Amino acid sequence: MRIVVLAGGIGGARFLRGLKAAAPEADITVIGNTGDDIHLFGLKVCPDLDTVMYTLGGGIHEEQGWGRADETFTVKEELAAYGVGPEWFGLGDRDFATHIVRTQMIGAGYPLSAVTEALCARWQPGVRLLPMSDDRVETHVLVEADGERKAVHFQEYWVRLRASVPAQAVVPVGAEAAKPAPGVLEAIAAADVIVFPPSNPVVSIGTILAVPGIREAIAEAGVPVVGLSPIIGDAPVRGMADKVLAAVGVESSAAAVATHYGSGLLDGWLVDTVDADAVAGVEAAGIRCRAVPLLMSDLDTTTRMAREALDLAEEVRA
Ligand code: FO1
Repeated sequence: MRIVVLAGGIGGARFLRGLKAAAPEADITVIGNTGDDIHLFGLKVCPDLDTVMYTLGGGIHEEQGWGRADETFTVKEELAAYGVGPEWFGLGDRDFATHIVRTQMIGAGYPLSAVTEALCARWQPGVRLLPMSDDRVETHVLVEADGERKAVHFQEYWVRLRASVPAQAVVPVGAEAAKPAPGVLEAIAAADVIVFPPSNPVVSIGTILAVPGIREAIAEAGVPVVGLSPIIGDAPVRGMADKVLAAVGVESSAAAVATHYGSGLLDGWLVDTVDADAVAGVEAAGIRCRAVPLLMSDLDTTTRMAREALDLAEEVRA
């Protein structure tokens, strides 16, 4: 079975561990969000691609869900000693190696997709990890902060500001001119099922869908598209998805996210058991819906919810 998953950061990566366990023979292609990418110290950092690669490759810092395990921060301290910032983004020594290799390869003319393939040769994530695009896309957030209205890079909004101020707009800068990376449209066309994991619907999955051609390819794939709600009981499980959902006028509820994606895209939607009362509304919107436990507290629960998603896809296909 060929499965295509649109993944953002921590939630998507954790879900993928369960999906691999639920469907060990499946051929899984991950289309990774690159709108979170940031250029720091002359290096290109790809948080969502690295989170998938490290999580599935066994190098992730488990509690954080990002960065490497057993990290040290000597380079970061030395940069600070030179007064070279920003200090609010925690890049560890091991992680720096990934960004140095990536930046070096890009400088030598390799596209991000080839670089990602090269990095994954070491980590063996057990899925094919494709960036959504080889073109530069960087999400910026319009905020009213420090007494002025300004656009800040998504990472500054997310990490320095901790999403403490409302996002007035979320703009994936460059998306409109970006092309799907090599293999992305082919993977979608060849898929037997397409999955939207519990990633951030705006800055992760929304950004991937903003690359011209991807949303259309999914809508026209003619195979079941099934999503899992990142919102449980009107609150995001992790991260601050509600802050960016508000920016696009979507209320922070499992049902609202489903209708935000729309029945033109989604065939099935899983909500958590605490949101069982949302099932009827989602079904009324033309999207098959089931309430199952969605809290990814361990590999077992994640594997079960991945299995539920695949079962729902078969129910939809029938
Ligand atoms: N998230 C934080 O909350 N604080 C950090 O200092 C931080 C550093 C960091 C470094 C590399 C990397 O790949 C991710 C990092 N993240 C950090 C997480 C990152 O902001 C998020 O994983 C995604 O951008 C959102 O999914």
